[in-house]
Amino acid sequence: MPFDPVEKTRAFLATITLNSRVALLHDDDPDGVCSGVLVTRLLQRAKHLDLTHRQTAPHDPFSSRLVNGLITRGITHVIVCDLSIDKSPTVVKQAEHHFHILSLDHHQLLHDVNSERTTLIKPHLFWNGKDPAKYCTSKLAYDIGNAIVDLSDSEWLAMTGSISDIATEPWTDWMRTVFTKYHAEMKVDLFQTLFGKVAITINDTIAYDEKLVGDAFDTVFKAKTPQDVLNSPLKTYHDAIQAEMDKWINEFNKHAEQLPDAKLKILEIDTPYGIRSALISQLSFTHDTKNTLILWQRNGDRVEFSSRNQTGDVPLNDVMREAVAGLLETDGGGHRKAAGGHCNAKDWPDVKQRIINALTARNLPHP
Ligand SMILES: [Mn+2]
Repeated sequence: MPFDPVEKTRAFLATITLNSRVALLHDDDPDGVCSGVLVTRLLQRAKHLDLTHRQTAPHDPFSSRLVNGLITRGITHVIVCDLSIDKSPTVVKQAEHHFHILSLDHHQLLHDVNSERTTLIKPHLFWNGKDPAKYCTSKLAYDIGNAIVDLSDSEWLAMTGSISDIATEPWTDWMRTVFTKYHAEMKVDLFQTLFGKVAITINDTIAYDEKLVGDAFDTVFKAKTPQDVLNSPLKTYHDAIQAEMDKWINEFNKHAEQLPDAKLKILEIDTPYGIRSALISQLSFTHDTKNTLILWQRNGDRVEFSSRNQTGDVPLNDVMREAVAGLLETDGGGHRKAAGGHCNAKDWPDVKQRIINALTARNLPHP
């Protein structure tokens, strides 16, 4: 029988009674928040039940500490949104001993951990689209949930998650429908649209302080429209983060170290907010689309660095991986146009020089 995500979800919901205690674990980004809100609404409308517990678990959804916490709370069912639970089938087997599990996710499929007690739903298992990553968790939650109950008042959450995860390409017809439905203006930069602004507001709130993810969730949950999120108290965090971003964009344009032989610009930043990735993306998309850009940041005795080159001419993932090769306690890699890593602060001068050498060598004229 072909994999039917709606039937699978119905079967999971059928195990829930009024005495069940349901926990939600979700990723700490806009897609994680929006998909979490959508499944919570599905639970309310299909089962007349509220969540007992909600938390983020960005790194390890079934760590023993987390599982013990859920057991202490008497949790019987766990819904996991936008997090990969299938890295370790053994860990899932242990967790499902205590709870029924429903996982909605679009990250790489590592192990099909579906069983009597675990329902794993990923586009990889049923969708014929080209790139499963482009069927984000919010859209997955919406499409499945809306087939079971009426979630049409929450469709904007699916669009917010899709824009946030840069996962709109396969859905042009659906996008047109949703933009029309909400009288929203379509723009080339989707982050400048009504739904894109909601994504940025959620993102900025979590960047301001990751402990605010609960506030972000509650605000989105209460909101009846996208405008309700934009006009909510979250706006304060959004404004603070945008001001900090503007400050560093200005700083970059004035003071970045310029290495023309390497076609590289590089700057150390010092900020209490988790903005490095958003900042360098914005710089590379709108301020310098030609060079390789690097932002680096001290964090205790560590250095963390992010790079972008939107030309696609430079395989930054290879450059970063090779720059940390052979050094202890490092990581380096990512995608061709967007990569990064971290190392011990004492190794940073070496790592930086290796990056410069690699980029310079690429620009030497070939004989
Ligand atoms: Mn996602």
